Amino acid sequence: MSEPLKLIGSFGSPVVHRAEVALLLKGVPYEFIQQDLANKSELLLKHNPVHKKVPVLLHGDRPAVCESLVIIEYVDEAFDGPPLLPSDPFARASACFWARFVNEKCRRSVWMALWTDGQVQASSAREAAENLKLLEGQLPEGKRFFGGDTIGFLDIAMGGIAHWLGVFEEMAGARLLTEEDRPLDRPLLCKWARDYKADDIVRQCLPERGRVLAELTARKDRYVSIAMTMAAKNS
Ligand SMILES: N[C@@H](CCC(=O)N[C@@H](CS)C(=O)NCC(=O)O)C(=O)O
Repeated sequence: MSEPLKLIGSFGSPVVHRAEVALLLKGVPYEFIQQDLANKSELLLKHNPVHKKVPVLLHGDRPAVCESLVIIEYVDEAFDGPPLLPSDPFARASACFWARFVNEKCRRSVWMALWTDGQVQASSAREAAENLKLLEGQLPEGKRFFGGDTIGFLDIAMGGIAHWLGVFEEMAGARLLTEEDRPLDRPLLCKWARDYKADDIVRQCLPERGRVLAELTARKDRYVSIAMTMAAKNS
């Protein structure tokens, strides 16, 4: 009998979504343990004492696997099913590079463009647009996904751009990726986002937009405060 898999996560989190998509694509059953991030459980603190964040994957009696991108890599290697990362070493390194780019440089610029104002907002919006353009350039020509004909590691890493960015744009009253909004529009990236969200497996764990909007709107002040602190540190 296979060992139990448990995913500690929370509703509406783009990084938890990454772990769920990876597990669903591999076809491995798992138990979802809902975490209240305002009142973190002993289970979360025990298994992710370093960051105290979700997602956390528990596989049998092994120590926990933390960090969404690491979880995708682990799931890919630990289970049979369609590969998530390319087997070719260069293509694999490239997918890892761009996934880190999404997590770090791109995420930061988008965050600052959404939640700051004035000069910082304007320069961050330009940087975010550049970063989204760079990502768009990684789509293989004639293919629907960064992974080619099927969803792969980079597509999963970019799930937040596909589903959550539009929600954040609505909350912030900013436009970073929307198709109508020239010259920042990215038609290929927008098409990719539509295809990603329409995928049967992805849809199984894509949180309902209205509920995401409601839950994240309640945290808007916190987002603004984090972005302002980041801006102050950089000035
Ligand atoms: N780099 C981490 C980010 C994890 C993360 O930020 N998780 C959020 C949920 S979206 C969290 O647990 N936040 C709780 C907190 O910040 O206290 C990953 O990719 O897994």
